[in-house]
Amino acid sequence: MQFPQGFLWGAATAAYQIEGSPLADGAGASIWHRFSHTPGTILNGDTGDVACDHYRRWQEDIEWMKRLGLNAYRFSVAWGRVLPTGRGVVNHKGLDFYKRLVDGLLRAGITPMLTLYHWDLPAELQDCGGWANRDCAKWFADYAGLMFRELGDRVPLWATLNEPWVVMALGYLWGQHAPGMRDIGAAAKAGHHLLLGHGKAVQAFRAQGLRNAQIGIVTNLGPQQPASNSPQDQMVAALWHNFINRYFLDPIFRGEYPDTVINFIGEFAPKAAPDDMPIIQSRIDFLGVNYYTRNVLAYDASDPIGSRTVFQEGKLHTEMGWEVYPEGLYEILKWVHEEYGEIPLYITENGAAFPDTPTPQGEVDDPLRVDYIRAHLEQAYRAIRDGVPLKGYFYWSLMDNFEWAFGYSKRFGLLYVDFETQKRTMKSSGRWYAEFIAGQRR
Ligand code: IFM
Repeated sequence: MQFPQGFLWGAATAAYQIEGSPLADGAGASIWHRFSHTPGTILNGDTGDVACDHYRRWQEDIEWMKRLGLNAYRFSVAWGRVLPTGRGVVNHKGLDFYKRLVDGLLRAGITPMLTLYHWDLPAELQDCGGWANRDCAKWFADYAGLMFRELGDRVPLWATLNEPWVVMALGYLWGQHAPGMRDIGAAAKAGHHLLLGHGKAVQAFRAQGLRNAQIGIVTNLGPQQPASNSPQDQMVAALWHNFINRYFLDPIFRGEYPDTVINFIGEFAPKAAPDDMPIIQSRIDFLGVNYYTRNVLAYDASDPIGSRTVFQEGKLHTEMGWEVYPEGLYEILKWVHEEYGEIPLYITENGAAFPDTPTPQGEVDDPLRVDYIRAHLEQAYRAIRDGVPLKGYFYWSLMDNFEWAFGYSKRFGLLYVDFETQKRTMKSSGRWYAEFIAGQRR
């Protein structure tokens, strides 16, 4: 497998999952800080208070990226570090942290991809309704504009939002994520305002006239397949496909929500103001695809949504309970390409949690993750050969970290993190990935 010249080989992280020190140097609390400190929300009562202590160990972490041979790194900015209340007064100490990080990456020859929103909304904005409030789109665009002015000269790749579907569904509809709401009306509004915030941020980006920078959005996508040929199974699979894969992309690329989902949610359907869709449709330069697994779906009258996920017996599953299904990466990349045209794509996340345990000698051997990465890279390569304009691959994640509602119980990293001592150890998957990347440079 020889990937194209200039292909980005990266790993990804997100602020709340790795940084720790959530209130340091004048930062404002985020909804995840608040949520994780609410008893009963996170497995084992874990919080992001320390996480990987990356806020203080970022230089060491860049050294690890160099050892891995990465030429790209995707990370996110904690909005509340820069604007403690989400808007208004800038906290320069917080901003300087990201400036130092970006400069350090550039010095190391690592291209930064900066995600503006990876779920850690400033808590004060949640007190005003969070994403369910239409004004949140403007607050987000103002924050984005500040970041473009401050870092636009040195960050070449910008992503507005990470996985808006997850924000809407897990944050506002099912409540496993911050802000922990279970309200379909609020969820539909939040989804729409996320899209509007994205579009307004893209407009702010264009207004800045940055010559060497590109902007896109990161979405979680995956095949939603029927368990059988029965019309009912096909119907529920199509509904899930439209909900997960099209709900955010159709508005961005076509200016409309998918009909089937809108009909399904009926009275709760988002109400777009006349000018919203043209803003949401603002041209983007790339699309980020986060791929982990597929869903196989069957009709189930006893379920409120009328469907259930069918467990794939005999297939390997990760610690998250997700089936390992590498072909799905090819299928979804092909689908995006066929559906939405020549937009450059990045795999902005792909990875697996397995139960990694260090040997008495301190080594971490994770052959399942090596197989996982290899198999997914084969599918990525196949997609490129079949004409998909894929420009880079970011493994999730650089290091073990705070896996949201699962706390520290799920390890996705290329680097093993001992959360007691903060010692990092390269897993055998990290060594494998480093060799693979080195092989691409020959
Ligand atoms: O850890 C998350 C990440 O924050 C967003 N995408 C999925 C990952 C694994 O669950």
